Parts: sequence; C-alpha cells; structure tokens
Amino acid sequence: MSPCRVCSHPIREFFDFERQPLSSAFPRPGELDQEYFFRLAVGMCESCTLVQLIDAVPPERAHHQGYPYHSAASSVMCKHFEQTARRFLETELTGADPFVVEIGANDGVMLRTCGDAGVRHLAVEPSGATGVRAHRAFFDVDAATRIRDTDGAADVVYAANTICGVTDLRPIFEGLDVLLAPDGVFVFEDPYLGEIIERTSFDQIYDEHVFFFTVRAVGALATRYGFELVDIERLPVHGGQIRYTIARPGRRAPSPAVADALRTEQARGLAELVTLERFAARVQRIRDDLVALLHELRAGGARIVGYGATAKSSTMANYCGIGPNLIPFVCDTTPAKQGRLTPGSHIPVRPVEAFADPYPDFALLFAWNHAEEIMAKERAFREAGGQWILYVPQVHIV
Ligand code: JHZ
Ligand code: ZN
Repeated sequence: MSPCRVCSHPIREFFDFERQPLSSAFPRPGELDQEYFFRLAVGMCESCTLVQLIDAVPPERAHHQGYPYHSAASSVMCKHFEQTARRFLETELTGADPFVVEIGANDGVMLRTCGDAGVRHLAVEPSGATGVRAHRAFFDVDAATRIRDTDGAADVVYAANTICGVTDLRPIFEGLDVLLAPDGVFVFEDPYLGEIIERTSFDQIYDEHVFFFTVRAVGALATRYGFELVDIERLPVHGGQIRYTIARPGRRAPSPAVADALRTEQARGLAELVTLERFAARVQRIRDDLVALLHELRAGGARIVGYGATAKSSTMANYCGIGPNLIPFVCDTTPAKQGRLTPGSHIPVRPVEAFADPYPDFALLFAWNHAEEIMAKERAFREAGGQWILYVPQVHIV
C-alpha cells in the first residue's frame, strides 16, 4: 500500500481507472507515440482520511509545455473571479496598503480586478503567463522569502484549482508561514469530494487533481502544518467546490460553517471507505450506460459530437473507451487544443464553428460543469432539434 502524502499512513485504494494519459496533453496527429500514460487510481488515507491519487505523474512529466487551459474561456468563471476579488477588497484588503498574492493565477482575472482597485498584487506562477505582475516560480519558502523581502507580508494568499494538484503540500504551508501577515488568510478552492460523490462526477479524477478535499481532511491538514481552518464556503463553479479559509491559529474565530460542514460530512459517511466503494459501483454503471447509449444511437444512424475538450473528459473517454468511432470530433474554443487530438482517446478537436456545420443529432457535453453557459449560448442547437447527452450525475438526455 502507498503512504499518504501528508501523514504517511497507508492509503486504501477504492478505484482504478487503469492506464490514463496526461489530461491536458493534446497530441498532434503525428505525435501519438510520444504520449505519456500512468495508472490513475484513487484511495483514502486510513488515518487522516484524505482522498488522493495512488500514483502521481512525476513533475518533469506533469508540467509539459504550452498548458492549454484558460479560465477566462468561461464568462461564468470570469464573473466568479471578479466577485472573489471584490469580496477580498471589501473584507480582507482594507488596510492602509494591502497586498494580495495568488498561487497559480492562470488568466489573472482575480488579481487584475484587485489591481484595477489600486491594490498591490502578485502572481506566483512558473509560466508567468497571467497578464499581471508575476514571480516566476513554484510557491515555497524560497519564493515566499523573496516576495516578502520585496513586497512585505501578504494579507491574502489565494489559489483556485491549484492546491489539489500540488503533490507535496508542506512547502506551500512553510511558504505561507513566511509570507502571511499575522492576521492574513490563505484562501483556496478546489473540487469537493462530497460533491464528487453526490454527483458521481468521477471525471474530476485525473492527473492534475491529486487530492480530493473534505472539510475534515483540510482541517487536519491545516492543523498539521501549524494553521487553522476558520471558514468554508460552498461554490457552485466547476461542478461544486469548497473555498477554504485558513489563518494562523487563534487569530480568527472559526465560523459555524466549519462545524456544520463537519457534521454533514460525518452524517454522509464521507470518511468511510464503504461510501467510496458505493461511488465506485455508480461509476461503473455510468460507463456501461453511456457506452450502451452511444452504440445504440450510432446504430440508429445518429450523428454525435463532443462539446468542450475538458481535462475531465480525458478520464471519461479513456475509461469508457470512447474514441473517434463513436464521437468523430469534439469542438472547443481553445485555439491551442484545436487541430489536435484528445489525450489517449484521439478524438479530433475542432473550433466551435464546426458544431453548427451542420448541427449533429446529439452533443455529448464533456464540459458539463459549464452546462448552463453552453446551453444558453447554443440555444439554436436545440431549436434545430438537437439534444444534449450528459453523463453526470447519471447518463441522461436533455
Ligand atoms: P473546464 C481544467 O479542467 C484543468 P477542465 C484544471 N486542472 C482544473 O482544475 C480546471 O480546469 C479548473 C471549453 N469551452 O473549465 C474551454 C468551450 O469550448 O471544464 C475548455 O477547453 N465553450 C486546471 O479542462 C473546456 O471547454 C464554452 O462555452 O476540465 C472547459 O474546461 C466554455 C465555457 C468552455 O476545465
Ligand atoms: Zn493521511
């Protein structure tokens, strides 16, 4: 059994997706022999209950060039990050000369909103590609020390969809200890295990998501590294996340939301292996139903295309064995994905203009987390008689 990445106790495996590619490495048609695969399996730590991947991709493989994800591709996500910034401006960045840092800032929407309000800000992002001032490094003690020496202590350190992919969390917390002001907060948001189980959204499990947090596990994690979990908030984005607020111990009264969530998690058995085993059975059911539906529709002569070449759908397509034989192409707005193939499953990615040229009979919504936004934008597809296929929380046609 592998040891837990946080407390070193054994991890109990509850699902094995077997051989999977890097979810964001879209090969060109001539590059298929260069694809990297690893065993994607998940388990729960016997002691601290943190759910995590059994094997992780080595860092030199994981951080391949030209990372193609842009959070600003979704107007809902842009609004989300602007609102996050406004909240910080109202509640945390209220001192004389506040300073906000974001780890892994992607398109920089949150920081730019703070910057527009005149607040000092910095992205800590190895690629530097954020459109805002950036310290090009991974966040650790060294980066934190350099930043503090130049800019002073931070009132807020924020990270969205980043911490769950950091295999070694210790350097993050050591860096926070250096950089955070005495009353500063570390706020991060990631997919919530409770929601993944509730929706059977198994495709949240892929190489870039190493940890699947619960309030209980994050509370234990914070304590272990000398901090305290003081608040949580559920977020509707990306299929259901939690935003955790962590402070230095004793500096803030924990909000009742933390104790409430702990009680709910206990009642739902989120720290029990049997809950995860039941989840595993539902995942297999979704695969069987989806594969059967696609074969049936194809046999009836229907044309089906994919919509949104997400990282998530890499797990879905590879686990279900869905390739270009069932889905001839998937459309996506990201130029860096277009003209390439989906990782492992090798479905061609085409610009969204291909969607209406002509409309297919069915669209398999890979980007189900953006369903509202995409269905509103593609209203004409339904008006033309098209139907959406979703596979979360179960296979259904809309
Ligand atoms: P989306 C990535 O996951 C990877 P993915 C990462 N690990 C993570 O956690 C999340 O992001 C946050 C396209 N699209 O957001 C754009 C359209 O074509 O579900 C994207 O390629 N039309 C960091 O990839 C994809 O769909 C649209 O209207 O699972 C959406 O990817 C919209 C809204 C999106 O994240
Ligand atoms: Zn553990």
